[in-house]
Amino acid sequence: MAQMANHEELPIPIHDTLDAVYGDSSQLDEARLRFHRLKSKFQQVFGHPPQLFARSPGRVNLIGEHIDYEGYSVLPMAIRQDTIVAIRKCDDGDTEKVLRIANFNDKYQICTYPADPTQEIDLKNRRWGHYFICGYKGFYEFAKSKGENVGSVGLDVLIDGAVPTGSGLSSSAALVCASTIAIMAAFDMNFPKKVVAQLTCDCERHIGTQSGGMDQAISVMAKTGFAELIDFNPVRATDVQLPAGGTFVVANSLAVSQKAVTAATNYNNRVVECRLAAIVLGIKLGMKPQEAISSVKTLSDVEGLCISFASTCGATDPVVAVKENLKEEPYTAGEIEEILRESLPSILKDSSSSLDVLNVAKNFKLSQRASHVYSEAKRVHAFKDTVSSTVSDEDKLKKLGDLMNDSHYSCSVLYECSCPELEELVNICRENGALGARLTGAGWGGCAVALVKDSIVPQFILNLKERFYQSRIDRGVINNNDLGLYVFASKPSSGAAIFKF
Ligand code: NG1
Ligand code: MG
Repeated sequence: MAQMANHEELPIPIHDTLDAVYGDSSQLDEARLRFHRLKSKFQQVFGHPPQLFARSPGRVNLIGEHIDYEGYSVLPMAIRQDTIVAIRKCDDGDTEKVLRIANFNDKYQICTYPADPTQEIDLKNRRWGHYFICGYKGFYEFAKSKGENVGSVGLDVLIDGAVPTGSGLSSSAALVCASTIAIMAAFDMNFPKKVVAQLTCDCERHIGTQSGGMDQAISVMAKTGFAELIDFNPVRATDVQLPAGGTFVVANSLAVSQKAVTAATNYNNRVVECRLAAIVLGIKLGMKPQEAISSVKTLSDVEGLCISFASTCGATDPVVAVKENLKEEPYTAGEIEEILRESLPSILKDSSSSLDVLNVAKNFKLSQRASHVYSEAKRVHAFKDTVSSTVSDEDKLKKLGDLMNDSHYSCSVLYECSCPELEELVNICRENGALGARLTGAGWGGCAVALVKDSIVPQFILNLKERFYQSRIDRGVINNNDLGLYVFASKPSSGAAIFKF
């Protein structure tokens, strides 16, 4: 009997009805209306109907924050909210070859780009359409690497995003993935999900963040009813069935994290700090500086050395090696250069976004960042092991909640990626019966995720409304009618799909 292929080996599914994706969520009518409106608007803007649609969801990360780019596994699930891209290839010769990228939401003006896959994205001049261009460039690079000679054509594109932006739910990956898959499908191409997951991660790096790949992986490979343990190098997804009796509630802190704008001080800064921490650890644990500089890219590269060191102290935890070999006071650039015997700009010269980091960084908290990464990586496995253990669901939920609380503490204190609004929200979640609560996604704003017993979910949401959102409604920060966009219970949803009707 033929073995059933692992789902990450399968191509992106192509559907001719909406049921397979939207059918089981009582959202079918809403989805029908949404696609119908998109089709009409496409016709109205471009004068012809779309060729096909692609959709890709946002995600909530349950545990494993800021460790994907260090090579460690993470545990997210897809949310219901997604981005849909309607597309049509215009290769009829007479038309001018341009990419016309419109948005269903009039807030986003139509963006026009030349149909040139080698164009540089103008990162200084930010436009929402750049995210589509990430997919466009990445697709052509990928096709070229596969020996496919894809000529450039014009594209008409209409995008409808339902993932809240700037909220740590990966609206950016939903947009990049849906765009890349739509382009791929417009050229009648399809690839295994794990290939698309890697490709879309490479695509999103064109926007200038040194992304780890979690968001694209879950958006592409998610499966209804499961969270996924995502491993990297190579990308892999393992289904994780969450225990019965618990629900994840996502709540937006309403602090908007402008990731593209703050990359040098926040996200990319941490990527650089981790890289430097890894190299310094490598040297302290016996590598020659030149060897460490050329071969050590991430903390996972020196984990083995850390564990060997820990074992000499009778321990197994790499954090022991961090505590013994990296000082707690922040390092200055000069101190690191002395250990590395090379200048930081010379070490990081291959990445302009890392050089941007050096230009603004005052010092580097190597010990704290490395301690976070190693301990968070362990918590992800503890989470997965708890889920598959034989204790009662009630005990599982309690343990998962504890791990989420520990993760938040580490993000907040060691990684410093929280903010006052997230702290307030996480505390309110805990005071109102959450088994655990933490920031989710990159942080510095955006959402928290709380694990709540099913039986108290409606009351929990009401309490959050009263304690966190009401004052913001009164101040006009948000509209009462929109509350459901900012706080909602979420079930694990399905991944990317293509629709041809
Ligand atoms: P968000 O929250 O979507 O910006 C970012 C990264 C992830 C991961 C998390 C932190 C991108 C596209 N995504 O997510 O890869 O590193 O932060 O865990 O940069
Ligand atoms: Mg993002």
